[in-house]
Amino acid sequence: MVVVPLRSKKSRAAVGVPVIDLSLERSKLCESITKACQEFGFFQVENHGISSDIISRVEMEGLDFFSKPACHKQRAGPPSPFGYGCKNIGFNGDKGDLEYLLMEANPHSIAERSKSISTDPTKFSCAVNDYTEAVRKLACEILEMVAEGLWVPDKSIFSDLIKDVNSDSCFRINHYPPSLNDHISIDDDNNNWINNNIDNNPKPGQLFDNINNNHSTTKTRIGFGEHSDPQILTILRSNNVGGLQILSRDGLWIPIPPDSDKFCVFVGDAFQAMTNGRFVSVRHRAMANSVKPRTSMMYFAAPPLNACITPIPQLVSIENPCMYRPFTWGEFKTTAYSLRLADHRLDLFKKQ
Ligand code: GA4
Repeated sequence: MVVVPLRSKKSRAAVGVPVIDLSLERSKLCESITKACQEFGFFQVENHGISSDIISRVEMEGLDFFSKPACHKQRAGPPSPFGYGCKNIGFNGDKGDLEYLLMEANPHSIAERSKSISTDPTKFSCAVNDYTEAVRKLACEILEMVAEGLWVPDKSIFSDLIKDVNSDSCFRINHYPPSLNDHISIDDDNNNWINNNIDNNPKPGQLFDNINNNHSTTKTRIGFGEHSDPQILTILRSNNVGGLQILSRDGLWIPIPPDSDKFCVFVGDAFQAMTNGRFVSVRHRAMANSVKPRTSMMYFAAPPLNACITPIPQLVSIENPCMYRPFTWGEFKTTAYSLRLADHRLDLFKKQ
């Protein structure tokens, strides 16, 4: 595991956020991945083995779609929750400074969805299928190494949920248009601006300093507000434009240096429940503070809707009793969609 050194003024690299080289020896990987899940709920991977062709084909399809006129894009929307969305996130009033495509990550749904997205649906669906298949394999390898790192006898206890033909995994492409208003005044636009002079953990609608938790007069627009992902694991890849930040355990926002050759891996709420709180889902957000457009692609690895989410027995003891009542993934997902983006939805499942 390589730990990124103290951030330089230029890159403001994330202090101590793990970057894991997947070409290293497996036993070391199991240990460092498990440690990263425990300490950060987040890490980046390099030398992941996914071909640049698979990545660039889907990236090009996304760019091609987002460059189309609004009337073309709207044929794939509004999101229900799947489809094309612009600024609206979920169904309860959350807004972001982005447009996106959200789809179920199985070949049949991708083929159907492609018809309303692309004038060449076969090309689009092949690109998305190849990509989601490759990142699903990566997610499974990571989950198997985590099982090994936790000394769980059944190495595929987590990955089997993702491999299941009925897995509810989904795929998202986000497009953050350039934000040219870094020095806009509050009066110019009071929508989605945040101010870090007031609060290190602002909510959309407040003003914010775009460096990191410091007092400053520079303001930044939120691209996608603070949240944790509900699923088991998220695999994110972005272009070389910054914006992603994760919330550290001590409450500071850490900017993650963009690197299109790496993948970011996030622990989700369902993984937190399955590890009985040993791993904590990482809160993160995307800032739209660049003059360049940012694109990111996420694979959200989820179990089937009827899968029961319970802690693995090895992580339950008298000292560490079950933190959450058992629930199905479907029940959890319904709860997530009934709440706001930033809500701590897993708290509703805590045992008294
Ligand atoms: C966050 C992670 C994924 O992007 C997502 C999001 C979903 C959506 O955009 O439709 C949610 C959000 C996400 C969590 C709470 C609910 C559901 C919007 C929202 C307000 C696709 C997901 O699975 O949960």
